[in-house]
Amino acid sequence: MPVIFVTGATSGFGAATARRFATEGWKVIATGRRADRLDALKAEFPEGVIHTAQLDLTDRDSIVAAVAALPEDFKPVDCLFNNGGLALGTKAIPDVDLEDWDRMIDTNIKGLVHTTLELLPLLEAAGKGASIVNVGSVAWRWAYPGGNVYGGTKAFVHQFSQNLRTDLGGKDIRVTTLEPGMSKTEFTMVRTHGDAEANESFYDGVDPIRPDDIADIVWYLATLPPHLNISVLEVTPVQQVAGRPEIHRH
Ligand code: NDP
Ligand code: 8X3
Repeated sequence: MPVIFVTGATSGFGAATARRFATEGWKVIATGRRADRLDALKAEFPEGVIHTAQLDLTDRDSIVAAVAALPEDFKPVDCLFNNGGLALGTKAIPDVDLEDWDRMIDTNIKGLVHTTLELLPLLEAAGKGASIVNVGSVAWRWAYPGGNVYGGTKAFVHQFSQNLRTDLGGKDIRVTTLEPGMSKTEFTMVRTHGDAEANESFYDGVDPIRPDDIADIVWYLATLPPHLNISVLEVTPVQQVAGRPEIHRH
């Protein structure tokens, strides 16, 4: 059975993708910080379908330890879903919190590159058809007030994915940056540090992307014919479009 390694499997895109692949007959390595959520996910499926590993993307040692402890029957790894991440803060520069900035960089950038490097030998062992799906965001391409470091981290994900694909040339490992727009997950609750009202008003009147939509897209990417690579895939709700550049008149 093929195996997928999912970061951020305790919520949103990652949880939906873990469930989708497990339902389709894949084995799933589900990771995240919240052990209770990982346990609950594992209990939804028959024994042997889901392996859980508690790890913190900001702590390289925990990533290394989780990969080193993978059971033999969860190797090699056919797909890496580099999804765990977050935005923190909605305010424009300079009204920002440096701790939020550091944590976004540590999670979205360092966590993603450390996970990628640890998983590469297992992906290579899977052979032709293996794939990496890195979660970027429209926030890298569409600047908006308050997007500052979050958008910057996703610009990194975009460019790192392109460079990774170049470096892996000839190894038959696919690399895709999946760049979603507005999606209703726990993302905005996290971004606003738990402001439920701001969370509700952000999605008011919009039919956003749902976690299951992303799971469908990851499934599509991972099961494409092995000779194909989709490099970048941007997806938004039909109601979300990029506007023209703002003009600040004096
Ligand atoms: P959620 O908040 O619902 O899920 C985020 C996941 O990331 C959780 O499972 C969380 O697990 C995990 N995570 C966060 N920090 C860490 C950490 N330090 N170590 C390990 N895991 C961590 O949000 P989404 O599902 O929306 O977010 C998933 C990805 O999608 C993110 O990279 C986000 O930037 C991106 N994205 C989201 C969009 C949206 O509008 N929702 C749009 C575009 C991109 P735990 O807390 O248990 O550790
Ligand atoms: C999240 C998408 O548009 O809220 O990455 O920045 S957006």
